[in-house]
Amino acid sequence: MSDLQGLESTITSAIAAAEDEAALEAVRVSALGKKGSVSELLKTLGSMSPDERREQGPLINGLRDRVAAAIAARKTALTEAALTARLASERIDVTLPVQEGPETRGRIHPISQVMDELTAIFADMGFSIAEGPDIETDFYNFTALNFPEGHPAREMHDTFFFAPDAAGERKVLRTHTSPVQIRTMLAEKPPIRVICPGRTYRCDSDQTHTPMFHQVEGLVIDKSSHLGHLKWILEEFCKAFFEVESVKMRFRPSFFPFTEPSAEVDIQCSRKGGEIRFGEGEDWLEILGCGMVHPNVIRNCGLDPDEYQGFAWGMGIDRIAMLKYGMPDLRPFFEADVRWLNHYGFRPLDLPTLAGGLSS
Ligand code: 2NL
Repeated sequence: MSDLQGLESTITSAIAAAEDEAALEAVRVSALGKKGSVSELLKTLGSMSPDERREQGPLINGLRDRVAAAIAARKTALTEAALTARLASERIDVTLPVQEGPETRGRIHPISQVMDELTAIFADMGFSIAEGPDIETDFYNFTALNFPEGHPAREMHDTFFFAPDAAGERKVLRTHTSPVQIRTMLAEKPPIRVICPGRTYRCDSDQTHTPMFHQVEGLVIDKSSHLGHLKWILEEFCKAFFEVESVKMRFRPSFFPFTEPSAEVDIQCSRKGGEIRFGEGEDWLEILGCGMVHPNVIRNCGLDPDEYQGFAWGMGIDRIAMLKYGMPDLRPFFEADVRWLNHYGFRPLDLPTLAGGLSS
């Protein structure tokens, strides 16, 4: 056996004996590396006579090519063997609890959830959504809404006023979302069908009142909308929101400066077993105020009350959220306690849909 054949069989055995990639790499370096046995042989070609080189060249180059091919083949075989071994040894333990990522750990605040639900219900009835500034002028918050000069809501102890500006104007933190509807009436031509959800502010703080709270108001203005339409809309809303087939409603005469006539609305409920349920029972619970928009308000928005009429209503979002989801206290809504949010909050994918029901 020639030296070359001896070397080849030594290397080939070493390749076959390599049990892993590291061992194979060591064989490759010892044969084809810079100072490897095959590389050293290749270097000898340079000092050979032309005849010798013609004879030895193909032999040494052939050896190098076969060694390289054998190493590549062994590498593929080792990789496949390693994968097969991993597949055989690794099993997924499906009984382990799923690790929650940040996107599933987060919770939607009940106020946001209820706002989404309200929006879905009224959007389905053809209402659009309008928003406006929290800091309002006296005109949008009071004057346009037919509040008389000495009305108690215009007093410091009921409403948050800013210090007068250079022009002597006292801005206010809006006490209701009605200014957004005033802005809508001033900006758009009837027919108007809009709901305005948002933050509102009053100087009030106890177990059932927080200085900042949330309201949603609705407004319809056209030439012929009347109390019958209002009653239907509110009934459809209550059925959809509280997810009941039917609910009795009671309209009690009331007073607001911006509506005439005005009513407070109660819905049928049962309070048996310390639990409140809607659409059944003999009890009543007040949930909103409403009325036909006062002609002065229509006039204040540049519309002719002999041509246009409509109705409006308003309710507290925090309050209906507490009622629907059984939360006993209002204050934790705004305390940013993650334990409370974990308990009462909603998962990011709990989107309200009208097709599947809001709670499904
Ligand atoms: C309540 C009562 C109400 C309105 C809000 C309104 C808005 C305009 C014109 C006329 Cl622009 N009315 N909004 C009407 C009646 C009642 O809210 O108890 N809210 C918590």
